[in-house]
Amino acid sequence: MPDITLYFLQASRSIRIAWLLEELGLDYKLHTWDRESSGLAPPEFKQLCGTHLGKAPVLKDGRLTLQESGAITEYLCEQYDHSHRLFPVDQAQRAKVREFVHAAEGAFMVHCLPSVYNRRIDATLAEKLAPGIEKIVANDLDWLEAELQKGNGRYLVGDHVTAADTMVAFSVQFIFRMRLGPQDRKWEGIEAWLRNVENGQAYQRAVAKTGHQL
Ligand SMILES: N[C@@H](CCC(=O)N[C@@H](CS)C(=O)NCC(=O)O)C(=O)O
Repeated sequence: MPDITLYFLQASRSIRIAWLLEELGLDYKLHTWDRESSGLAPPEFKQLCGTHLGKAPVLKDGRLTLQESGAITEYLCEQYDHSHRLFPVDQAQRAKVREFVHAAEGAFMVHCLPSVYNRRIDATLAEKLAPGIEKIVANDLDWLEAELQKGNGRYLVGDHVTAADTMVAFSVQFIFRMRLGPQDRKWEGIEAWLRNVENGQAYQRAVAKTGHQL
C-alpha cells in the first residue's frame, strides 16, 4: 500500500491534488493548514512540508517529497493511474491533457497573478494595469471556451474527468473568484463545465475531507 501524505493549505491549489487522489481512489493522510492573515502559509507548514519553497501543495509518497501541482499530478498518474483514465493512452488525447496540465499554471495562473501581486503592492498601480492584464486573461478564457465547444462541454478532454480538469478547474475558479478577468464578459461554456466537474463525486469528497473553500 502506498504511504501518501498531502500537505494541504486552505483556499489553494492543494484542492487539485486532493481531487486527483480521490479520482484515483487512493488512501492518503491529510494535513491541513489555514493561511495566516498575510495570505501566506504558516511557519509550521513551511517547516514540516520538507521543501525549500514552502508552497502548497506538497505530496509525500514514502521517501519522496514533491512540490508543484503539475508535477505531482504527472507523478500520481504515472504511478497509480493503472487504467489510464486520468492520463489517456491515446496519443492525441494524452497530448491535450498534458497541454492543459501545463497551461493551468503556465498560462492561466501566470497571466492572472500579476494583478493579484499588484493589488497587494499598490492599489493605484493595480487599477492602472488591470485592463491590460484582463485582456490577456480574457484571451485564455476564450481559448478554453473554444476548446469546450469542440468537445462535449462536460469535460476538457474526452468523456470523463482527466488530469486536464483536475488541474485547470482551480485556475478558472481563482480567476472568477478574484475577479481577474473583465467583469463585463461571461463564459457560459466554462461556467457549465465548472458546474459539471464540481458536482462530480470525487471532487465533492475532496471538498468534504479538506474543507476547501475559495
Ligand atoms: N506552481 C506551484 C504554485 C504553488 C503556490 O504558489 N502555492 C500557494 C498556494 S496556491 C502557496 O503556497 N502560498 C502560500 C505561501 O506562499 O506561503 C504549484 O502549482 O503548486
